[in-house]
Amino acid sequence: MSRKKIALIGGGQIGGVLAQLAALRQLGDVVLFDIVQDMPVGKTLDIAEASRIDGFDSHLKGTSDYKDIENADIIIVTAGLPRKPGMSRDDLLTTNAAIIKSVAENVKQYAPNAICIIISNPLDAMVTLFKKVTGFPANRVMGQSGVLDSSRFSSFIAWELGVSVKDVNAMVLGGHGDTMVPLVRYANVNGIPAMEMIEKKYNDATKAKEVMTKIVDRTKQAGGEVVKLLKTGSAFYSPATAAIQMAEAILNDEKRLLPVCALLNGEYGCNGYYVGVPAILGANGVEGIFEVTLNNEEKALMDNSVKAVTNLVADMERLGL
Ligand code: TXD
Repeated sequence: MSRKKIALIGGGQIGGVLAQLAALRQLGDVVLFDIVQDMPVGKTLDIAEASRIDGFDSHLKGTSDYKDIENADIIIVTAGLPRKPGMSRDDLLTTNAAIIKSVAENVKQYAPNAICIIISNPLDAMVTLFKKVTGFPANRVMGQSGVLDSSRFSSFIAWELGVSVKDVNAMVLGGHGDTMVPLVRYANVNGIPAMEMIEKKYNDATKAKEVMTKIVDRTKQAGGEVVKLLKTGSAFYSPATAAIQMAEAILNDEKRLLPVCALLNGEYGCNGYYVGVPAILGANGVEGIFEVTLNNEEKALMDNSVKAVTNLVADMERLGL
């Protein structure tokens, strides 16, 4: 039985880490595509030259020829530019929409049966566009944002409590932006509510609320925090790691319950838009969506986030993209 084929469209900061992680975890053979000539060839050659050290037999191929992605099982898309100083969201929307359109047309032609994970920003709009252009079924088109946002949320809680990140489960739903919804009430440390542990740490409920508010705010701004520090681009190690966890769940049919930007069909009161929700990931891609019970405050936050997504998609349509 031949190895699975993973095609990475976009060989930039995230694409390079995706290629290395996919090889290291031996998820399959890797094709790294970029419109920049030679760069993807150089990156895959560099990764492959460490194969003896890490002992992986995955084949890696860099290319600028879409024919090389033929019949890929998994497509992960990072093609598109990160925001530069002075670029408005509309500018980014226009620039990346044109890129995603061309990527989607080529994926439709060369990898019509692939399961696709979109990373490019503005994420919720780019997934929507990719789905529209390819016409692929909803289970085979999804976006990566919630796994990253939830990992940030969980890590910040673990660091505050001084516990292992391995024991913290905290999920973020909604759009990939300022309106994302960290589910504080469900955040826990091996089943113990995180809020209870923070209250016990400070022996003060009010202080605990302030601490958690700071964690929620940091989670929402985490992308911007890294951009500010890097000055030349956005986060790339953590988004790549998040997308690889999703790819692994699909390739190994793990039935993971993960926060996934998935197409809603009435769930959370939303129909026809891509929003971050708890979803089951397995061999068929998005195999189910779980509608978690939200209290009035959480529902209002989720409604607000869904609104932000619908506005973004409306912007994209208004721009004729
Ligand atoms: O978690 C998330 N979803 C986000 C996504 C987290 C961080 C970054 N987020 C977005 O991912 C970011 O705002 C960008 O839109 C994408 C990719 O970020 P990256 O840091 O990898 O950007 P780079 O390094 O600029 O790489 C983009 C590559 C670059 O090599 C271009 O040459 C290539 O995309 N590119 C193309 N590839 C294929 N086809 C076309 N048309 C094309 N145009 C540019």
